[in-house]
Amino acid sequence: MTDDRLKVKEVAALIGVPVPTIRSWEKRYGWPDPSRTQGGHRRYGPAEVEQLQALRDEISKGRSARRAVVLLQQLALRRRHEYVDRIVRAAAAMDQEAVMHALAGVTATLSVEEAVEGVVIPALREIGRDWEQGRCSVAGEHLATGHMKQWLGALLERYRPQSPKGAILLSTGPADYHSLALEAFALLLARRNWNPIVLGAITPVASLLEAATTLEPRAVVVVSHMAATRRPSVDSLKAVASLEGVGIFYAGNAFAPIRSRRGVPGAYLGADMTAAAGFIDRTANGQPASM
Ligand code: B12
Repeated sequence: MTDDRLKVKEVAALIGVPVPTIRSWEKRYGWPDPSRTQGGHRRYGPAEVEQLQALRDEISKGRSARRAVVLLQQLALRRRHEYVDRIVRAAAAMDQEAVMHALAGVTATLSVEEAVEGVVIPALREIGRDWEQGRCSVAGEHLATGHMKQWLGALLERYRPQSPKGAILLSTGPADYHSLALEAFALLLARRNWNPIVLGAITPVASLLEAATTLEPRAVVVVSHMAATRRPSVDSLKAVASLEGVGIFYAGNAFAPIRSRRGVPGAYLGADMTAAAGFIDRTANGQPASM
């Protein structure tokens, strides 16, 4: 898929707002916050264009820019809750079209960070809870998470940078089927101009090592979701830990308890995905960083 995001000049022409005004809204209010090319040029996706149009319209109704941004942020928060709700209900009802509709709405109205942290992760958690409590069948869960996987893949191709800072290898542990959080995380790295290479679920230790040796990534991230699958994922981390110039990171609920991280090589990324992407960005770029 080609990059169909717009340059600031193109957005300005499209919505009839001068470039300096768009820049000043971003500088003062951080709204919207477009992705950038490696050269630092802004690129606007459909969500950012919509955010700008909405801000323009609110100001034209007589609101101050500051008040308009607060209002739009509240609206975005409400929208995120609504999308989560729609996806979770659609999963329980096994309603494929409703899942697809909700995801299309997310792409059109929310930034990648809002989509990942505000919709994808909470929806996965709630679907898991519903499944556990018998409110969502295995089929409903598979149907919804399958669509989320396809949707994340399509978005990743849209955001994959043309001249990336380097490659980052992403893998689950060798016994872990839970790859979705990793796929969502790949999107956040692509937004920061890294080239994420997602090896995905149940990657054997030897395969991860071979990929890390051949593809020469700047960092490797291993994720494991369950205590039962933690041990083999530590083997993966140990296998790549000795590679020179490669940052080693790990995440997931298997590593949430502090004692589970004892003796594990690499840096634990925590639960906040946006912060984790920023941390890897700074560290893999050679800047001293702390989480
Ligand atoms: C989708 C799903 C599946 C799909 C996965 C599809 C895929 N390609 O990913 C399938 C159907 C394959 C599956 C299989 C299984 N699953 Co499942 N699954 C889920 C579900 C609904 C979402 C998983 C997910 O992506 N979570 C990601 C986020 C939502 O998890 P989180 O805990 O909030 O993560 C936070 C942090 O840990 C951290 N984090 C997590 N990942 C990452 C990654 C990065 C890079 C960073 C920075 C941070 C980070 O940040 C998050 C945000 O705060 C969860 C429910 C849940 N609560 O997670 C169950 C869940 C994880 N599954 C569970 C189980 C039991 C299984 C199975 C054993 C079921 C079975 N009987 O076969 C198998 C396991 C197979 C295996 N060996 O791995 C349990 C695990 C219980 C436990 N703690 O041990 C859960 C919690 C469901 C439940 N409520 O019981 N599953």
